[in-house]
Amino acid sequence: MINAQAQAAYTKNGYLNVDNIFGPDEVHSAVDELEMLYREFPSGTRARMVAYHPDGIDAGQARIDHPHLVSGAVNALLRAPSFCEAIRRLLGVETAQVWYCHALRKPGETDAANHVGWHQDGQYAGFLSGTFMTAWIPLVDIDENASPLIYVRGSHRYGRVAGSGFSHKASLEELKESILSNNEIPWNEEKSTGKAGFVSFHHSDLIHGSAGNNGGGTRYSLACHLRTEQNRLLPEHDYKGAVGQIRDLELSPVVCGDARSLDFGEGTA
Ligand SMILES: O=C(O)CCC(=O)C(=O)O
Repeated sequence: MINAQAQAAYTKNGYLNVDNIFGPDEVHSAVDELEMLYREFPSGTRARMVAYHPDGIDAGQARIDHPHLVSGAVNALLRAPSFCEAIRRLLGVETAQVWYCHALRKPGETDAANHVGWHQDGQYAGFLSGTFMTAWIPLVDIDENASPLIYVRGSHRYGRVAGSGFSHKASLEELKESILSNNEIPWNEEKSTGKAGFVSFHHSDLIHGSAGNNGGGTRYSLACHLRTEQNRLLPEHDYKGAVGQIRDLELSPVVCGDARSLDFGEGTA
């Protein structure tokens, strides 16, 4: 599990992969439910699906925002005691809120536009004080070709960088050049591979992205941004309604500890 050595590795590298947080049945159920949702998305929910490719979900990646609202299996993963325990040990906190989560579906063997550009999760989150952690939860086995998340090891220690972007149209190579022309950062890439059920935790300033999926099978994953009692909410820096979303505990569930220990920026809005 997560001992002092693992905590030190997270601090140094900016990420940590933890095996077997979820069991095979739990992740299979989530895949089954998500696949049905991608094929036929219900109306009347605050979750939403976005297909990135005009020809649909088998031609390019697709995303579901707030998947826990429409999938009981995803909801169960986020509320699993083993997940809470890992967050607590890694960050030394009591309380954690998933302030935004999405599910991503990457079909196998599609064109190269199926990448996620180099970015830092914190670049979008000026409405939180301090830094935070993201849990990347692949729901299938991830080998080198199945579009692992790729981290630039230790890059979180260089703070916020210019020239990156999640949905950027530029290729990973072009984005890397753009980042390096603006910043001096040692560029050591590390791929996050493992058996379904592992969780890859990463720091909000860590540069990361993913290449297209050439693994043959569809790649299913969740990316859940977490905040804790250590983050204040800064309503004056709201971005795309994030502050209202964080105050809504249905959209942004508290999966660990007690919501009363979190700051909701009340009185400062
Ligand atoms: O699943 C991916 O390829 C991207 C996920 C991501 O950027 C994240 O976990 O922060």
